[in-house]
Parts: sequence; C-alpha cells; structure tokens
Amino acid sequence: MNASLAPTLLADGFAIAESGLEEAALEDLRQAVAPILAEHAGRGGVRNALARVPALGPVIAGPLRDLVRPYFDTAPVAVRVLLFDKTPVANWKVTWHQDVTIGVTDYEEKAGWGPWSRKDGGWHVRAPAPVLADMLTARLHLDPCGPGNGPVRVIPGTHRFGRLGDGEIESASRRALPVDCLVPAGGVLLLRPLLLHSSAPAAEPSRRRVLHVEFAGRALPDGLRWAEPFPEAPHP
Ligand SMILES: O=C(O)CCC(=O)C(=O)O
Repeated sequence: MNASLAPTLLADGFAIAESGLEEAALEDLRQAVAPILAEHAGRGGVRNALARVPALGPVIAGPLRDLVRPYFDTAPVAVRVLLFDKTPVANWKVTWHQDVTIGVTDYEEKAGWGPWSRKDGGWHVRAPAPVLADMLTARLHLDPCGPGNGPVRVIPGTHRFGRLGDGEIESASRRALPVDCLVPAGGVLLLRPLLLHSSAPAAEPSRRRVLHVEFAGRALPDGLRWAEPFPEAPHP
C-alpha cells in the first residue's frame, strides 16, 4: 500500500489506490460474480456477497485487507461485503448520504444505537459515530469507472463532522464542490463510511461492477457483535 495516501484519507476521507491485481485475476472475479449478478439483474446490488460467492474470500483476506491494514492499529476484518453493478437496465442513483448502518448478530436495545431494521434475514442498526469513524471501506472496481459511468461522488472532508442530520446533509451538498471518484479496473476507492457520498445514473450506461468491502478493526462495544466478520472476529 502506498502510505502516502494516508494524509489524503485523513483530510479528505477518500483515496484511490491500486489493488495490484492483474487482468487475469480481475477476469476470474468477474466470472465468479457473474451468476449472482445475473440472478440480481435489475436490482443493482447484492448483500451478503461473500456468503453467496465464497470465491471472493482470497481477494478480501489478501489484497484488499493488505491495502487497508496501514489505517488500523489492530488487524482489520471485513464486516460487510456487497456487490454493485450499474447497467443499462439497473441505472440507479443514490442521493447524498453517509453509510451509518452496520450488520449485527442480534437485536438488543442500547442507548446510541438505532433505528433497527431487518434485511435479508439479518439485523441492521444505525451505529454511533465513533464506531463508524473507525471503519474503512475498500471498493474494488472490476470495470473502469469514468465520468459517464455514474461514479461515486464525494464531498471531501465531511467524514470529520460525525453523523449528520438530513438538514445538515442537504446544506453541505448545496455548499460544497463534489468530486467524482474515477477509478480504473483493478483500482480501489478507499472511503470513510461517514464521508458524504452519492451517485448519479450513468450517462453512458455499460457495466460498473464493484466489490464493496467494509472493514473494522475492533469488536463492537455494548455487547453487540458484527454479523459477518471475515476472516475472523476482531479483537476487543
Ligand atoms: O455504488 C454506488 O454508486 C453508491 C454506493 C453507495 O452509495 C454506498 O455503498 O453507500
């Protein structure tokens, strides 16, 4: 990992890195995810992607984990794995938001946690800001993403403001100059979950396949447990 990305990640909340994966390895990943993406065609995304495609394990535990490791003071663990694809039939948009929800094993009312929801058979909860501020997402692009492919758009520095309310998100998005995250195939967008981000429909829809992996370095506080830690549960 290029350690010189650290100041950018700290100040801006995002950075674009190289995975180091060769085209043949990327093609293996495209083939591995093809059936599940075909099954979800039109929906834009797949949850629990690692459970559904175990062949993703080596790239998550290897190159992606190696890439984020310098940003944690304990060994990071993947805690959520999603797949996205933006295609001519699923040319979706996402409005400005922060990623504030995590997957946990059990429902338990705790101060500072909530609201709770049930998705795909698992418990999801809005987490307190310190938990989210410690996390880092690595989005490995299986296709090149240029300005016409509906790239993720970010507002640099907003990850430092904690969890924002709807009004704050609205005014930040009106005042700030967003940046489009253009990523080549094999590139990785590193993103703090609290960074305000959105994405527009692709102006030139083709495929925009992304393996999205959220990493955390610690066990959860308040007796809660990550739903899908991989390759092992994080240490307290
Ligand atoms: O892939 C995208 O366009 C947006 C994804 C996103 O907003 C998210 O993962 O929270």
